[in-house]
Amino acid sequence: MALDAFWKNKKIVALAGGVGGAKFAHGLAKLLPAGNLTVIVNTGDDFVHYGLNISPDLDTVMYTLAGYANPVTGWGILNETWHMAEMMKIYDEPIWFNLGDHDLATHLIRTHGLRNGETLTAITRRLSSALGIQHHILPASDDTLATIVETKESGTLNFQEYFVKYRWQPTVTSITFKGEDTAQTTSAVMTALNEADMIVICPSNPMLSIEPLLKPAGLRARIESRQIPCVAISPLIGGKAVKGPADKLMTELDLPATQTSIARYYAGLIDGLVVDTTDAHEGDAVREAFPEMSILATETLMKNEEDRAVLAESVLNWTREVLL
Ligand code: FO1
Repeated sequence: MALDAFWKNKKIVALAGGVGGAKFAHGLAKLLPAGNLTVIVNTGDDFVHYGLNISPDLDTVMYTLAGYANPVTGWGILNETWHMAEMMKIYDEPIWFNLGDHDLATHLIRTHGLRNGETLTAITRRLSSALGIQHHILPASDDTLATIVETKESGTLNFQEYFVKYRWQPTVTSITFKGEDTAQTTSAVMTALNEADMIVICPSNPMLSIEPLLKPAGLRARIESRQIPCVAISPLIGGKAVKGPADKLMTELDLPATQTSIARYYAGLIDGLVVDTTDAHEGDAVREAFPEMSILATETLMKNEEDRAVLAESVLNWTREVLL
């Protein structure tokens, strides 16, 4: 199968957070001509650690598209070394968040740039072009927007404490987004959304990665106002997250970990939902609840780089056939 020639000169915007989102964005990047893909990335996971500004989702998308990512973890840099961390341990500093030596360069440059008044957008553009990436990677906002997780056992946690320090084991009672009332999106994001021929929500965690990404003023409304196809790839297969806490979190928030819940979460935003063949039978339930939503059942587990491009191709060709 090949990518329908229709897509060769079209602009695509992908919304992504986390490892799954980065993998699908990589599939799109491999298919599309230089410059035709813009990935709008969640910044709700960002935090300051050792006094450095860390943007894990931006870095994961950047490293993945550049071919630098650790294929086992999905985050961080391949063949990483940990000398800085070893010295931090000697100084009895916390090392629960693993910062590798190559990764450290990114955080140093980002922190230095922000301190000089450069925007996160500009810094990300500088870093990703230095890595040879020929598509656009944009933070959803240049303002502070932090995902805060309320938990039963460990109280209020910032995202990385919940996800990494406590390995997303605490029971979540609610999720809030610090800065959601003031965070603005950027002109680069708005331009990308205005020029898009299609929008794809990558298989990221809806509550933890996509919701914060949609928070900056006007971003969600712009997507809803565009008369172009918007499709989401579900992060669940057989009621389980491929990676991370999505299904556990949904259960804790009294949402059944089903494709219908995912459809409901994105209702009003998406015209199509992509589910794994394992969940094809759920298509009827989704159509029952959302008659206007189209469903594609296909292999959504991306086991290797080839799978990423195959899935991206299936999604784009299906969108051309069914939604355009
Ligand atoms: N995830 C972990 O599970 N453990 C880590 O030590 C860790 C370090 C880390 C460093 C840089 C970076 O960009 C990402 C890192 N991640 C780590 C992943 C990160 O917590 C998540 O990928 C996202 O924030 C959630 O999608």
